[in-house]
Amino acid sequence: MPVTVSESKVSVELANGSAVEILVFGANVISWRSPNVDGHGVKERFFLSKKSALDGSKAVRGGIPIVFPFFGSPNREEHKVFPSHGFGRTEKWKYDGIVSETKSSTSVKFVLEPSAHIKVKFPFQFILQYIVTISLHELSTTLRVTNPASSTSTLTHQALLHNYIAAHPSSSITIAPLTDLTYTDKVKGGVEVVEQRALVDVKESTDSVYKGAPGEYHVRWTGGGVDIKTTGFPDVVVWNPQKEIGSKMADMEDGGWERYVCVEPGFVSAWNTLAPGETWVGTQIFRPL
Ligand code: TA6
Repeated sequence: MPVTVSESKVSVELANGSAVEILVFGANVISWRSPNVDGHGVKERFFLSKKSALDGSKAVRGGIPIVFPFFGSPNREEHKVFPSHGFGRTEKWKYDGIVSETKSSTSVKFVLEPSAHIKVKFPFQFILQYIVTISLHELSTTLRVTNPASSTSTLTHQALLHNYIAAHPSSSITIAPLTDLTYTDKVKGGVEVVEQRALVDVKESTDSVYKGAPGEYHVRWTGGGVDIKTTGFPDVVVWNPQKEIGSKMADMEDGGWERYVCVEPGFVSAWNTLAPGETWVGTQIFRPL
């Protein structure tokens, strides 16, 4: 089905009204619309703050920001020149064309290699490939991190897909299964906690990094839900700032925290090291109810 390419965005639409929009800046999937499983009512599945910059001036507040080569604040020496969450989400990627196209599914690819200004700050070779596949009732995104064979050093990195899932009201949102997992509670100063809840909620400001995550998540809210299946991501982050933090974020639309939850598959509680020629792959598949 038609793939529309402009300087700043790539759009794909399928016959059933499913559609995806990907900014070349950050290869961010800023919009995915799909019908309900009953085939009716095409709905926007991702949150995008109305106050978010989309001109490449700063990270997008919504969609799926790509976090690479590290998550959170930089603590390795080679990362200290970068802002939190690294540069994957704030670099201009290259649209690399259609990978596959049928009546029911289309895959497009984006690539990021070190630009001149990245090379100055980050003296490591890498090739990132990001494949976005839209089908009639699912969306998948795959991130491949390669340390090129020509590289003379290992590449040590983290990676995370920072999904802003449209869900409302936030008081009704639940995420499962996370029971018995250990998580770092960043709202409470980074204490380690064992999750006791069968259904995790975000009624209070939540910023939790779960380790050894199951790779399959059921996100539910009043009148809706989405299942996320992942491979390659050993951890998952659950984040909603709620009003106390969200209202202080310059690019957060008024009340935005009421309309999303971030459920973020990641490789973030440890470091992955790639020898020259090695590749790491992380994939997520979204299936709305
Ligand atoms: O993934 C959760 C988190 O690490 C939170 O701590 C919060 O900082 C969020 O990411 C958004 O980060 P940003 O740099 O986009 O404001």
